[in-house]
Amino acid sequence: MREQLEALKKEALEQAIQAESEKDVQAVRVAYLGKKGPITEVLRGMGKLTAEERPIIGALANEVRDEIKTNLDHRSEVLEKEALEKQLQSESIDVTLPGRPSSQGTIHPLSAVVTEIEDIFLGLGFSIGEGPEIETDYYNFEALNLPKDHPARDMQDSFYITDELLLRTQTSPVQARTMEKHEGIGPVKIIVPGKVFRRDDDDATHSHQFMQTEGLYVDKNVRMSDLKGILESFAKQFFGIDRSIRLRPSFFPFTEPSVEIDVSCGICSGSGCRICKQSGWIEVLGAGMIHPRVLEMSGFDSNEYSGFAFGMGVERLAMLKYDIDDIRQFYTNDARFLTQFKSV
Ligand code: 2NL
Repeated sequence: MREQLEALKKEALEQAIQAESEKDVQAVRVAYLGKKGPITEVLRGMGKLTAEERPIIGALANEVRDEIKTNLDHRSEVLEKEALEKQLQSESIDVTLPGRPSSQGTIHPLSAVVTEIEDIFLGLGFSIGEGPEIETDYYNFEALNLPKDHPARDMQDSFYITDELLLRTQTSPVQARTMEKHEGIGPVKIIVPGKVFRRDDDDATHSHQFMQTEGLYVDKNVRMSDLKGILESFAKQFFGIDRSIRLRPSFFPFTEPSVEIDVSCGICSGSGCRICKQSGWIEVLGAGMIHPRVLEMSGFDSNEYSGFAFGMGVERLAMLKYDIDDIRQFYTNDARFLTQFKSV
């Protein structure tokens, strides 16, 4: 019996060490120390022993049982500690790891340029006007002195929706609507930035959708010199105080007289270079005195009132200012392009 107990002890202790979970430990506990286990059985069979043997074997059985129990308890403790250790390891935060950089969006260069144009004209006493991108034939063409047979009204050049509706080809219809609302009483002094649409094949300098900012000032005694002064001030604020402008005769159906405005080249200061194509000057906008017929159609008496108007392409201004050589850069959203305008 002694050998039997010693063998049981050896077996139980081996299994205790091999237990990999609390469940395993519990299984060993039940197998060896449970009511139906071998130790209990040994104790039950003690009746067959002699009176001298009984207390010795009894003491040994108790000793074996206690030792197995102690070992199992110890194994439990070790497993619990290991589990906790593992959990701490997996849940711990390595505060020495470098942080992940967070990427911050940037203002789109076109938005930045529109905001800059707006700020300059707000400073010159203009308000900002807005209007629909889907226009009627009347406001987009008729009210701007573009007669029915004018080439600009060609179906090939505009996005028509119906015979009467189209995507505006310029922001001028907004100015026409605004003048109309004033019911013949000045002043009207607004700029209108916005998207315009033309049926063009896209390339490095053309886009079927682009941005324009037009402006207009209608009041009594508005003269060509006012136009020149306002646009010179704009050019100096936008391109730099050292830049100057010149006016060249031109033609637009909605202005008379009409001019093209050039700004002096900022690269060569007038001596001629690649940017200004050796001329010393760069064309930046079109302008003129509002045609009396346009004033009349919008409800102003052209004997009492006069005004100037101008229009500029926002992409073109942005390309000149930031030396961008392809208009498609504005629309393809390449982050390597866009993130260059962080501080604009
Ligand atoms: C250009 C030329 C121009 C206008 C736009 C205008 C608007 C009204 C009346 C008269 Cl309501 N004129 N706008 C005038 C002259 C030129 O734009 O080259 N734009 C990119």
